[in-house]
Amino acid sequence: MTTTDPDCLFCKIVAGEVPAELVGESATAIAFRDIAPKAPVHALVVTREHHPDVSALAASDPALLADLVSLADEVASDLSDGQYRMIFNCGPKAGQTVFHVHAHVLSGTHLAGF
Ligand code: D5M
Repeated sequence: MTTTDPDCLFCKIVAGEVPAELVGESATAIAFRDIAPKAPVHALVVTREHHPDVSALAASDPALLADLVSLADEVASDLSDGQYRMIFNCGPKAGQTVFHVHAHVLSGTHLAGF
């Protein structure tokens, strides 16, 4: 899928139509601060293309998923010490509320194990 979804919040952030605090970008992905941070560093890393979730992205374009992870790594190094937790919520029952693939990158503190 190479389209954007005009009703998608993260497509609008990618297009610059909705403001966000950008913390990194690559040719294929952008990173911005989560509006409701759950850690001292909490960034969202999203593909520029619209893909509904990580499962769909992994199936359709695994190289793009690798690009997304690479940008997450870069952001965690730029904003913190390079150690981070990455979370992909996949599906509403897992807590996904925005249906455009995004990695939560949490860092900047000692995160409790689970
Ligand atoms: O994560 C969706 C995340 O998106 C959630 O942590 C809030 C965040 N969010 C929602 N709107 C914005 C804007 N406008 N800027 C930055 N962050 C935002 P999910 O895994 O789908 O629950």
